[in-house]
Order: sequence, then structure tokens, then C-alpha cells
Amino acid sequence: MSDLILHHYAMSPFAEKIRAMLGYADLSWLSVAVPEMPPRKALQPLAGKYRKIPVMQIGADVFCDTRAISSEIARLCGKPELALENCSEEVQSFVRHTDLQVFLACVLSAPGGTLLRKLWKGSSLLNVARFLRDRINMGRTASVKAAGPKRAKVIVREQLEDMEGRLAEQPFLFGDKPCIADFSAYHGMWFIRDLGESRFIDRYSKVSEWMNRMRGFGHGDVTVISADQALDAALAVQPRALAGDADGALITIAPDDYGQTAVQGKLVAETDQGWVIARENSRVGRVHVHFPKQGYVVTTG
Ligand SMILES: N[C@@H](CCC(=O)N[C@@H](CS)C(=O)NCC(=O)O)C(=O)O
Repeated sequence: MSDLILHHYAMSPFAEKIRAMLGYADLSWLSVAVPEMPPRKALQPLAGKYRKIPVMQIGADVFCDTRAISSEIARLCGKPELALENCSEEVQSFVRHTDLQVFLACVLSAPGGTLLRKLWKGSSLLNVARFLRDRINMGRTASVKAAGPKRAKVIVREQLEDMEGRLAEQPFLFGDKPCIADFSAYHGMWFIRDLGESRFIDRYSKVSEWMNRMRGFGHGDVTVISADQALDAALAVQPRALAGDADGALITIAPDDYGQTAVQGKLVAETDQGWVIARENSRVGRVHVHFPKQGYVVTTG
């Protein structure tokens, strides 16, 4: 059985980025469903107060943020172009813009009614109200401000035009095969078209065909497990050997954009790309939590 575990929820675009990547990478994985908003008690022993989704786990190693997760997937499947650090500055800058400004614009431009109805169908009206309150609060405390609805539509249109131009020349955004930029660009458009059921993207024929190609990769071979099984998997093993070293200082790490809840731990490794902190608790023992540097701030103590 695979030991790669994804903690995610169905309607999460960033989770879809990783599910699609796992499909393309042809990897088997284990799926743990988490609620659409905190509290996520079953995830806390692994990732502390980190609040973003998805989180990936391999035994006692926990990967926060799709930047750290995709580097790990790239390594596992032998496709270096799925890791940001292996790509050109042009690709990196496309992904930075796409994963933040374009993502927020896609969320604002997607048909809210359809999405809320889908959320309601899987839960309750009370849950929908809690979800809306949670996301409004997250927006209020964010250090990046999302564009207004009009500007958001312009950002989405500009992105679609850029993509249509690239895809007129080649089957994927930066060449003959997908790289991390394709998965970054896919999840926001998936939120609008496939989840939100908007027909807006249909007028971009190359993008529509590309989306169908991306969707065709599927999600890989998935087995559903419980949160308890995931915690048992962490408890059963020690974290793997580390690349890079560090002095064990107590630090806190938090995203620099939105959902900025911090995670505390001892810094056990630092590389050009990321930090790894060690955390311990009685449910899972010692875990190593991996963060990318891009998009995160560290404070000591
Ligand atoms: N930079 C993060 C962004 C992840 C993100 O924003 N995920 C959304 C879901 S698609 C989220 O966590 N929203 C708040 C929540 O679900 O609690 C990454 O690449 O993983």
C-alpha cells in the first residue's frame, strides 16, 4: 500500500492542483477528508495550527503548501519539471502570479450560488453560514487584499488570453509536456468551470481543450483512509533523514499572505528552498514538518 497521504477536501482548488498532479505522476495515494474550515483537530498533531489545505504526509514527514508538496511529488515520480525550483524564472514568475492573484480572482469570479449549493448539499445550512463567516474573517485579516469583483474578472480574462496564446503554439503552457505552471493554472479554472459550472471559459477553445487534457490525467490510484489511520502511520515511523542542517533553534513559521496562523517547532534543516521543523506530541511522536521559503516568514522563539 502507498504511504503517501493527502489531507484535503473535495472543493479545494489547491487540493485539485495536487490531485491532478498525482494523476499525471501516476502515483498511488491515500486520501483523508478534512472539513472545509477549521477546527481540523485530526490534522493538528501533524501540522499544528497550519490552516491551509492541502497537507501531504509520508509517514512522519509532513509537507505544508503545494510548493513543498509538488517538490516531493517531482522527486517521487522522477519529473523534475513539477518542482518550482527546477523551472526557469519565467515559469516561476507565472506560478507566483497564478497561485496568488489569479487564484484569488478565480475564487471571486466563480459562480458563488452554485458553489454554496454544492457545499450545502454535502453538509448543512449552518455549515454554509460558518464557512462564509470563516472566509470573510480570513479575507479581513489577510495581508494581501483580493481585487474587487470587477478587477477580478479582468485578471481572469487576462490570464485566459495569455494561456490561449501559449496553447495556440504548444499542447501545454510551457512546452510539449506539463510542468508545475500547468497545474497552478489549472486549479483556478477548474474552480470556475468544473466546480462552479460556469460556461465562461468555453469561449477560449485552446484553454478548454487543455483543461480537458489536464482533467484526463485523473487523480491517480486513490484509497480512502481515516484520519486516525493517518496519525497511526506517523506514529509508526521516525521522520526520514534530512538534507541540509540547522541548529535546532525554536522558530515559528507562518504564511505571509492569508490564513497566517503560525506553527512552532525546532528548526532541523534549512535549504535554499525550504525549512523543516521538528514537532512532538503524544499522538504521533516526533514529526518533521516541511515548508517552502517562498510565501512564508520565520520568527525566532
Ligand atoms: N499557498 C498555499 C495556498 C493553499 C490555499 O490557499 N488553500 C485554500 C484551499 S484551496 C485554503 O487553505 N483555504 C483556507 C482553508 O481551507 O481553511 C498552497 O500552495 O498550498
